[in-house]
Amino acid sequence: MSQFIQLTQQDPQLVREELLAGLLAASAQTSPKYLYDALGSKLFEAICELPEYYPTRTEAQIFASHADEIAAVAGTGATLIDLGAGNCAKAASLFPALQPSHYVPIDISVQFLRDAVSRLQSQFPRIAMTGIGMDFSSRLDLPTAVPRHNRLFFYPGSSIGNFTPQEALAFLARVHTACIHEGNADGGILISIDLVKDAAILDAAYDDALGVTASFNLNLLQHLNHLLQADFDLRAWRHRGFFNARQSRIEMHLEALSPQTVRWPGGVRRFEEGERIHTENSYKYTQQDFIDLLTQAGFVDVTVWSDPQQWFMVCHARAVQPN
Ligand code: AVJ
Repeated sequence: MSQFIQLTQQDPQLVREELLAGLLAASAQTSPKYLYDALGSKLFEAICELPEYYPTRTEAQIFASHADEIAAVAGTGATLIDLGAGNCAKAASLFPALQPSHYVPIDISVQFLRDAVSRLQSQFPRIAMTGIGMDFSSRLDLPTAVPRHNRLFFYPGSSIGNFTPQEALAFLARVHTACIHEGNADGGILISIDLVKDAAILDAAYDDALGVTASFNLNLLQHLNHLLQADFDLRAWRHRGFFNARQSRIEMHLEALSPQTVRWPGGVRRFEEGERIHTENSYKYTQQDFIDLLTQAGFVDVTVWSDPQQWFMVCHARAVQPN
């Protein structure tokens, strides 16, 4: 019943080149995707349980209290394309309302999707399911097994915050293009965005008292040690997570506690005390700024659902106006 397609494999040589370019840059940096090895994914799940980390439970509340309205606006019977599906739980919570005809979870590794999809398939035997392994951040050309009409792209979790606004616009434009077929566009997008709010709330959400976000960030060094055979000493670094109001983004950094030299086969990088590796940005939007971004990307007819405190929002937008 369900099928699985692995489109792209991570090329270890390219991974190495990308990582070394970032580490050797004057201001060292790494892509946030390297936060998610097996342990990193578990630590992120733990973050979602923290009292300070409001996005996950706020989004769940919005989905739970507005599922029927969301379905009324987004329509039922769509091909639901889940970008970064992971354990598929968020999409599955909307199945009863959205009643998709076809479910297409996409994640970097199709292997990661297999268990979740198999379980879902027995729970929802009438929904066709196609799991796809691809890096959708760089391309969105889907295999022909994915119907072209009535596509509903689902991008929950405010993950779009990892892109700069310019990259987010390019990404949304690619989603818009993926809704177009034979000159028609009948699809749409259902996407979550974290909103600008008091800096103290944002700071706490990304630097929690229990230190789970610190562990999540520091685990990146462990992942780098594995990927590069490097010798980062985790005890020689500390987590930084704070809201940069000027750029409207959370920044996560790892900061060297002492001067040190990190080595890997074929290279070294010296870090001074206090020097940082920039590991993640998480952009926060105002409602209007994000609606403008959707509009610039070609979407119309934007509907917004938010929580009473307006900390988080879920948006639906159509690829074209219904006639
Ligand atoms: C998965 C990118 C949405 O930015 O809130 C959580 C990742 N980083 N705590 C976010 C994250 C630190 C998360 N996203």
